[in-house]
This record gives sequence, structure tokens and C-alpha cells, in this order.
Amino acid sequence: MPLIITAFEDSPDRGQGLARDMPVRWALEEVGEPYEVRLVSFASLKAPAHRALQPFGQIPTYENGDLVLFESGAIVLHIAEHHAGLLPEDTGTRARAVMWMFAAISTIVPPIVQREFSEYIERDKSWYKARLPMLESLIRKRLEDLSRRLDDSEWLEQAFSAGDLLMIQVLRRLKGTGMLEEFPVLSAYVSRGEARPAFKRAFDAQLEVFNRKQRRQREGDS
Ligand code: GTB
Repeated sequence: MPLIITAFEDSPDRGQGLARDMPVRWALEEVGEPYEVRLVSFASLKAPAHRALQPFGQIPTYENGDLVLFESGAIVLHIAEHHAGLLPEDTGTRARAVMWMFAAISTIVPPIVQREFSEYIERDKSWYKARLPMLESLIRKRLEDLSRRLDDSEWLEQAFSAGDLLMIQVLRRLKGTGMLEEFPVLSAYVSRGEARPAFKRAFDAQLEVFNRKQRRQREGDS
């Protein structure tokens, strides 16, 4: 039985690879594990069949035989634990790579997601104009600290790991805000991640979902 992950049928970011199937795709590409993608509509996300896999009605999910997982971080960790290449062998260094996975998910991404939500949902609220700079200041604080820590290192620890994969994916969510560019160390770090062949394969695969849909729409219009 093939390993199956789920992703959006309609890419909300128009193929920029910012949704959370992207780190899962990237991890699978890094370790060379073949996978199939089941595309889901926004409506079917909330249907009982999908909720049986993902109780919150979200993507991504991971199905491998009897094992069903949700939460992109947990899926990436599972992939990294069962294949060589994304977690170091040495116990201490391995723990530090896992630590960076948690840092990405629990320290760096929350204000970034809050800012996105604020832009989508709170634009017409009275507090929006005061809240946005507050969130951006918190994001900058995190970026400053991360940038200082990374400094002139290539990766967060000695070698590229699942920690870098999640961190880079999280930082990619700042594209278009101009904030990443304020931190050249982090911009270069993200570019190094994006230059990895496995990243490119994952990115191209999700972009093709968007492009295919666009082509079909154009054919339907003509
Ligand atoms: N903690 C979960 C995980 O990491 O797996 C969060 C999963 C999640 O947020 N999934 C989102 C989802 O399914 C898609 S990725 N949302 C539908 C819903 O909740 O109803 C989040 C996302 C969406 C869109 C963009 N974008 O357009 O740039 C970026 C990221």
C-alpha cells in the first residue's frame, strides 16, 4: 500500500508552498520515500471521513499502512526517526535537532500565524491597526534572536536536520511581508534550504497541483 498524505485541492497561496503539507513533502523527498497525495477540497476537510484522520478537519495527514498521523511536526518527526538523513545518530545532537523542531513550531510560528490571521480576519476590527505592529514587533524580536544564534553557521546544528527543515518552512511564511529581508542571515538561510534538491522536488510537486487546476480552468473558460 502506498504512503499517502493529504494536501489542499485548491492552493490558498497560489502555489507558494506555504501550507503544511509542504514540510511533509519536503521530509519525504529528503529521505527518498515515495508517496502519493490525496487532494482534498475545503468542504471535504470537515466531512467525517477526513475528521476520522484529522480531528480538527485540516491538512496534512499521513497514512502508511495501519498508521495514521496528523500534525505536520509529528509527521516530520516520524519520517526523520525512521529514515537516515534528517536526525543525527548521536543522542545529544539528535535531541538538539528535535529541540529546533519544537522551537520552530512553538516559539517562532505562533506570532507569524497570529499576524496572518489578523490580516485575514481582523482587518475591519477596531483593534487591527494597534494589534498588527504589536505582532510584527514580536516576530522581529524572534527573528533577531534566531539570526543572532545562527550567525554565520550554515545550519542550526552541525548538519542539516529536521530542525532546519521545519524552521525554514516556518520562516518562508514571512514571504511577502518584507520582514525576512530585514535579517540577511535568515534570508540566506532560507535560500540555502530552498536550494536543496529535495525542497525543489517538493515545491514543484505542490506547484503542479496549482498549475494543473489553472490549466483546467482556462480550458473550461475557452
Ligand atoms: N498544527 C497543524 C499541523 O501542523 O499539521 C496545523 C495544520 C493547518 O493549519 N492546516 C491548515 C488547514 O488545513 C492548512 S496549512 N486549514 C483548514 C482549516 O483549518 O479549515 C495553514 C496555511 C494555510 C494557508 C496558507 N497560505 O495561504 O499561505 C498558509 C498556511
